[in-house]
Order: sequence, then C-alpha cells, then structure tokens
Amino acid sequence: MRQWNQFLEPYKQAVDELKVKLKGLRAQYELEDVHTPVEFVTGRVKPLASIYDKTLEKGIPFEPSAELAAELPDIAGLRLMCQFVDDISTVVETLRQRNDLEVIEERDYIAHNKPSGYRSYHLIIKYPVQTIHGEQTIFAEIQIRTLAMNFWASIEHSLNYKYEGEMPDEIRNRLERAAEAAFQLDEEMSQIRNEIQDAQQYFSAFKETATRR
Ligand code: 0O2
Repeated sequence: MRQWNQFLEPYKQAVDELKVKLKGLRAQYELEDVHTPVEFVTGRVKPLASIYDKTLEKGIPFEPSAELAAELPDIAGLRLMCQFVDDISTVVETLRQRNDLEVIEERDYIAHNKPSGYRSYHLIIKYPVQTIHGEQTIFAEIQIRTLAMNFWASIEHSLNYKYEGEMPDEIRNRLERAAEAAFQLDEEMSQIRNEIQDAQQYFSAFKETATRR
C-alpha cells in the first residue's frame, strides 16, 4: 500500500494545484466584469478500485509503474463546467496558451458524441509536479463540458455502475432520449445567451449594491 501511496502522491498534488489554478480563471474573469466561461471546477484522483478495473480492461499489470502511468492518463482528473457550449472552446484555447501545462491530446466528444450519447471535450495534459526528489511530469485529463452535459454524464455514470455495464434496453433508450434533450437544452440556451448574460450581470450588480447597504 505504501508503494501505491507514493505513486499516487504526485497525482494528488497535481489535482490540488490544478483545482486552485482553474478556479483562479473564474475569479479573474469575475474581477473583469465579463462573462466567465468557467462555472465550476472539480477534481479527483482515480480510486484504486477504478484503476484496478481499467488494468483488467486493458490487460496490463496492476502495479504502480511507468507503464500504468502511460496507459491511464486520467489518474489525475479535472472537470470544468461551463454554462454555454461556446464557452468550451474559449476554455480550451485558454488552456492551450498556458505555460504551466502542455496539452498533448484532444478528444472532441461534442462534435462526435460517443454511441452512449456522452458529450464532453477531453484534454490530456502533461503537468510538472515538484517533489522532494525533483520535478516529475505526470499526465492528467481535463474534461470540459456544459452543465447539461455534466448532468447527463453523472446520471449515466451512476446507472452504468448500478447495472455493471448491462443496462436494460428501456433505460438505455431513455438515456438516449435524455442525451438528445440535454443537447436541445444547450442549443436553446445558446440561442438566448445574450439575454441570459445581461440578466446575470444585472443580478450581480444588484447583489453588490444590496450588500453595500
Ligand atoms: P471515471 O469514473 O470518470 O474515471 P480509454 O482511453 O480506452 O480507457 P476512453 O473512453 O477512450 O477510454 O477514454 P476517454 O475518452 O478519455 O474517456 C474516459 C473518461 O471519460 C471516463 O473515465 C469517463 O469519465 C468519461 N466518459 C467516457 N465515455 C463516457 C460515457 O459513455 N459515459 C459517461 N458517463 N462518461 C464517459 P472512466 O475511467 O470510464 O470513469
């Protein structure tokens, strides 16, 4: 267990650091009084049980090793939620420009959703972590999605877990319809984006005046 803890420590550090940095993006946009493309940020280190499942799927040894690190680039995982679909490309571009990480792979499951109905934009990054033995570069996955995409993915993930991948057809069909509804919701919100942003700015200004009283 000690070996696993030592192996996973840099991933924990990376998740903690990246959460602070990505939440910082939101704070900076807010200070400039412009629409923030980042609604909220979450992060996690893949639980050992999930790492074990993935090693079985991929047919690789379940041991802390360079091979495991290369085969599972999402041991450190961050999720960035946006209000609008257009915000996703803004966030992706911002991340591509950063000097503290390197985007090495992009997977666009928005232009090409998965057969399940899953939509999200994935970046695999290289991120340097400072350890007591020097710098260690690790892989991390950043998933960027709208609130609607996130809602669908969370529900689907729980159902998949419940049915251990053997989901009844009826549930599967309903999830496909829900994925379509989530897509429509994103489309509708994009259409009235300006209206929504005006209302949100008005509301923020109102809250600020009210708290000053
Ligand atoms: P968890 O619990 O989120 O960690 P592979 O590279 O072959 O292992 P894949 O699917 O090609 O797997 O990699 P990709 O595209 O990077 O997707 C990996 C992660 O995306 C998953 O991690 C999920 O978080 C999410 N994801 C991908 N497809 C689906 C889907 O159909 N439904 C949901 N809800 N999430 C999905 P894990 O390790 O599977 O799970």
